[in-house]
Amino acid sequence: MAVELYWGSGSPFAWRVMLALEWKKIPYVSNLISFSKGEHKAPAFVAMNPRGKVPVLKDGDVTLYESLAILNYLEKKQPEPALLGRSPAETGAIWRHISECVHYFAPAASSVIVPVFFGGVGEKAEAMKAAATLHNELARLEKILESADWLVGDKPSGADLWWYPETMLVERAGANPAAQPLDLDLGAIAKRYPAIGRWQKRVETQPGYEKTYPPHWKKAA
Ligand SMILES: N[C@@H](CCC(=O)N[C@@H](CS)C(=O)NCC(=O)O)C(=O)O
Repeated sequence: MAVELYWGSGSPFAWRVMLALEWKKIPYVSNLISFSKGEHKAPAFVAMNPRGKVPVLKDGDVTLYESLAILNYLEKKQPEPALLGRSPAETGAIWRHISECVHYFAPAASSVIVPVFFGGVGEKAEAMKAAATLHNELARLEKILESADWLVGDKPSGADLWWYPETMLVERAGANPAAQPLDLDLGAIAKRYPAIGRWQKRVETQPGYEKTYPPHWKKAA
């Protein structure tokens, strides 16, 4: 029985899991959930994830939610290519990057993304403070990527999987007209951070990029 993935367009959590499935070449049935129709709150979905959030992975008798848990599951199911490192040093470095993304970048990203996409841009001071954190983190990433193709080692890993969708989402929020009055300078990341721009393009040459790119972003382009 094929693995089934329930995902939503533009969700960085779901995007990571889809890319992991693609990079590992695990065949899967794709179930795109419509947020606007509230499909993630439908009883059948909540029976799989009581939090009503994507992604959810089904593999035979196993139903799993939480993207990090799913990544670990997929790593055990299909160890090659390894996305969570081969040596202790590599594994530690990958998890450090994931942890930094989750604990430092993502909360600041939310403080920008939520008001831009869902209203409340009146929270200007809050968003600008968050943007300063994002720029610090992007500058840190830029330094690493000035002398490396990938965040850890010489191959794409879970570290790239975690950071890439988040940088894309922040850039999209930064380019939104609602962000203009905030002067966040996040709408053209590649211009201000060229090494990050080159790395984003590199990620986009990996398997599954076209297939996993958020469909509603394509429509808006
Ligand atoms: N910690 C979860 C976060 C998942 C999450 O927040 N998904 C969002 C989309 S980005 C969602 O489904 N939100 C719908 C909702 O909360 O109503 C994970 O890592 O999978």
